[in-house]
Amino acid sequence: MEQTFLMVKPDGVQRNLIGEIVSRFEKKGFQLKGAKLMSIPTELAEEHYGEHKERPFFGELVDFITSGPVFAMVWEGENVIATARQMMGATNPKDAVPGSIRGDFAVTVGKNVIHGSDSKESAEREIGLFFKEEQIVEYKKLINDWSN
Ligand code: RTP
Ligand code: MG
Repeated sequence: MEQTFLMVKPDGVQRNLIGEIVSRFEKKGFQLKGAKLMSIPTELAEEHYGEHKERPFFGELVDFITSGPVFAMVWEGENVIATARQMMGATNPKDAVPGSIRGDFAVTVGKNVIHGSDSKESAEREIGLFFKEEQIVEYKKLINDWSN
């Protein structure tokens, strides 16, 4: 089953949006497999956002993501990678439709509340960067088999 890496960014944690964001993915029907509140060391931030190393905003991006705790999560479900990206909305909140997380809760591209893996390869890489195998929990949903 497909898994993705999602993370409430420091702005989302400070603005008390963890519960709201977790709730949206729970209600959608995805399964939470791992989660932790953590501060990101600079080296991990640079590795996580390595694809943007040459971009002019890289320094700001690393400074921001290390500026306070984040809430890192692994979610599982059918097409969860692409669906989570849709639920997050466009990178720049000015283009994110209402109803999406960034559309509802963000204004500027630098503080857009949530990160989500953009492909199967990124998801595997990012889950591996942030979670040890034993921090991902295998369990069966005992009630509520209706969404999948
Ligand atoms: P993320 O990786 O954080 O989930 O965001 P994303 O895939 O939607 O967007 P991506 O292109 O990967 O960019 C990563 C983050 O860099 C910041 N950014 N700033 N100033 C700028 O023009 C600019 N462009 C991107 C955003 O915070 C974006 O989420
Ligand atoms: Mg990205």
